[in-house]
Amino acid sequence: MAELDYRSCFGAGQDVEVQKRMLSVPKIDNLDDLIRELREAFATEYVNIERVQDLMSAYNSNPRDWIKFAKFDPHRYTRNLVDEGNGKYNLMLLAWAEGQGSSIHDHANSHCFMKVLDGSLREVRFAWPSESEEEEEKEMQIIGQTTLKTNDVTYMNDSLGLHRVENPSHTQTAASLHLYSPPFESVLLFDQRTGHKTKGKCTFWSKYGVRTPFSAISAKLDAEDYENN
Ligand code: 2CO
Ligand code: FE2
Repeated sequence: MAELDYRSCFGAGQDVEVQKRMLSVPKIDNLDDLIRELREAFATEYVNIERVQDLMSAYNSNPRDWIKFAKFDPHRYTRNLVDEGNGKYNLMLLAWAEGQGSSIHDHANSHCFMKVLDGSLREVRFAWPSESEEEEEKEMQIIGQTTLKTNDVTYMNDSLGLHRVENPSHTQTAASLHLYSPPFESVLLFDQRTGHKTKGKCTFWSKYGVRTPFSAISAKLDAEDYENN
């Protein structure tokens, strides 16, 4: 059991016992437990970032729980929907084949939580290009870099910048669990060398373990499509 900690206003105004129950981190034995706890954590309007991070950290990744969502594509990383979180968020598994990575992107004003389930992922953060930098076609500025290993959890949002995520390994695949609240369907994609941005549509390779029909074809037809970019 993690230490109790009255870090944020979650449960403020409740009596101490109720606050403790809300803030103590429950035992999470499998992905279903985590899905259930996350739904509870998002029952109110207020998103307690630390609470969500604590819950995701409390789950010890076991491939048995998530292998059915881990669909790999040789050409790009895949986004696989796990839970729609009562409309409040999307929980998804991203499957990264060897060396695959995302474009530099924003998160459409949403909270972004990410937990590595298998392998490791490198996250490189960039500053938002200013209008003049975009006009001058300046190289985007790196503001941080981390390598996350299995079971590590991180948090991101637009006020922290932009990022690219990639599987740095050329011999091992990686998988990660992402929660975005509120859910979004498009993001901004950035060119590292110029700072130029374009809009990209986010799609799912599979939903609840079942291949999403026709998305591979629609990705080719839709110039704006960001499918698994
Ligand atoms: N945001 C990217 C996506 O949803 C993955 S990088 O982690 O946030 O495809
Ligand atoms: Fe991201």
